[in-house]
Amino acid sequence: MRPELFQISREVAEALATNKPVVALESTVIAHGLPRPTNLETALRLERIVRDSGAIPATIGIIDGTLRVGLNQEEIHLLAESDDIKKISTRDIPIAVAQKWNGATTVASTSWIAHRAGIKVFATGGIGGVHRGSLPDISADLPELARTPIVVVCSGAKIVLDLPATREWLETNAVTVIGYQCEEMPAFYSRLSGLPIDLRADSPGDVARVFKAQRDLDINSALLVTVPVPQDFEVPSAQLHKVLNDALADAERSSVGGRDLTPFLLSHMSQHSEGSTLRANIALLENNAKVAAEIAIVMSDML
Ligand code: PSU
Ligand code: MN
Repeated sequence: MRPELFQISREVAEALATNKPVVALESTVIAHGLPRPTNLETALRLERIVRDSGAIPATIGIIDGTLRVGLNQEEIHLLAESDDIKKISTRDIPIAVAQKWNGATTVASTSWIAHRAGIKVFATGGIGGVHRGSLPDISADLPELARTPIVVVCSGAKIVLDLPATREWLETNAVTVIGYQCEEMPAFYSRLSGLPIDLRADSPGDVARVFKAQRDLDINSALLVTVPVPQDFEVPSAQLHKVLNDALADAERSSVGGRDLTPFLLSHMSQHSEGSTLRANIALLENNAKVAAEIAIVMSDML
């Protein structure tokens, strides 16, 4: 990779060079996953939470065709507030570079960049997965997780997806799923999905030891650490199912698909739930950032 295409902020570069804990954060959730002005506030708060927990945040995105690790506040403002920010998955990275785009990175492309920068832990809200419906629309997040050795802290896959199919996909492709202080895989706005985890972890050390074993074994898939949304912010299941079904039906009626589908569904649900899905989304993002920082701290001592 040509170094000039890849720019790591001084603070993040120094932290990585001295083996300090670093947590990668994605930018699609800022540009396309949350409404303004909550998106900017949340992006800045996630960085603050990582710092207050004792690690260095590295928000990742693409500015003027350069892959950036550790965006500054001005660049985070740009991604949050400009109308011309592309949603960049891994397949779009070369286009964004060639066309000098400003772009927000998904779980797939953030993992791709973070791993190449030397970052071991990444926090997000919910990963993409297998969508519902007859067309096999499978998020590029899944294959990227299968080939990128990084710890991804999330609250499972987004509830809009076919969660059992997503769980099967992870198993088939050897992505280990840890439940963090829980017994089953959480379902984004809900703490429960009925789907199994491979191991329950109760501490950052439990997670770090499994990741260390993966590295010692040269296993190149991600380690998915799933953390339930904090109890007080969980969306009650009756309300959730109604807003979810309405959102799915509206997407079908309006023929929304491809990269627009996930942002459409999330925003539809937030507008029709008096904001309770939005509050849950923010709460789980904040909690995941904290857990990720705690894992990164233990890992920087162990690896
Ligand atoms: N988590 C959230 N909100 C989001 C996303 C994750 O709480 O908006 C984003 C992530 O960037 C993820 C993307 O990679 O949604 C999945 O999009 P798709 O289904 O088009 O692959
Ligand atoms: Mn898709």
